Amino acid sequence: MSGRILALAGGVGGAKLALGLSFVLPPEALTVAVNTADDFEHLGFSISPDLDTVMYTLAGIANPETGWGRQGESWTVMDALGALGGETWFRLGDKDLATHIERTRRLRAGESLSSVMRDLAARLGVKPALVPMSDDPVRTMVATGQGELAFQDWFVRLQCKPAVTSVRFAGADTARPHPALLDTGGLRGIVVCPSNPFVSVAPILAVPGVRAALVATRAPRIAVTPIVGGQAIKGPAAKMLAELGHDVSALGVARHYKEWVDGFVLDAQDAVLAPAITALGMRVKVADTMMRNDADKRRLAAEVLEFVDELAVSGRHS
Ligand code: FO1
Repeated sequence: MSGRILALAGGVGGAKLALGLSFVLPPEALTVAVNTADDFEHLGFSISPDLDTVMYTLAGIANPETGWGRQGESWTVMDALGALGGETWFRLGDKDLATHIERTRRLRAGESLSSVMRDLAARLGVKPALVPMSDDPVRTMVATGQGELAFQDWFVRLQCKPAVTSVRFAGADTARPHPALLDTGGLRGIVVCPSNPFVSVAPILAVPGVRAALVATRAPRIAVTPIVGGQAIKGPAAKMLAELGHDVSALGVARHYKEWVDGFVLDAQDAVLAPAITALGMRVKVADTMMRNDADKRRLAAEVLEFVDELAVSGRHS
């Protein structure tokens, strides 16, 4: 099958499947569109956590323990900053700081985020297209029992502890989407990576025009579950499902996507949920979705592509 795959990704889980897809597709056949609503300004720098996570992962230089930041990192600046009484709750390693310094300099000089990231990614050896969902600032704001919090305040500083009552994406109304998100006509397929549906995938869909383009395309749209056995593989997705009143399961995620996603990749541990997801009008593929190593990433990516092509041939609906 020819054509391009458009993958929608957030941070660590999204980056893993994006890497798998990069193993099985030629670089020109893969575009990874990344959430930028986790971005923030911190210590005077423009930080783009999800873009950097995907960039470092595709470059093979991500920190394998955390999933974010760079491998072989040192913390000299953070340690010195802490000794001066500075803010260290958001850990910026020395090598990672170089990315923030250079991105911030170029953004201040007037360059767009997509242009900066295209160049940084190329310099680190990333071959597939890596694009921000928008060049305009969009910021996730989390409403909690402790009031409304900026995303990284909630996620990192407060370790996702305050219960979430709602989420909004400040700036989304006027943000312009990256053209790759609108150019869905000739796609081979769209893959929603196993990222948080509420704070990684939802912001991408909130950029004007994106949801409509994803709804209108004839290309098969596949989502890979971020929930296995009722738990998030990483991060607060399960906690958010519960707090926002959804079923804490892959079925809860499938219900959330059912308006526009054609196929759902369900983990083998949750195979019992397959009939309920099929009843939503989606096709289901049961697979081992845990990506413990590169072989797992490659295998899952190949299965996802097989599913995309199956849906293209047999029709998208069950
Ligand atoms: N996540 C943490 O839990 N603690 C950190 O100190 C932290 C620092 C950090 C620095 C750079 C970067 O690109 C990401 C970083 N992250 C950190 C991860 C990140 O904030 C979240 O994983 C994402 O925003 C959620 O996808």
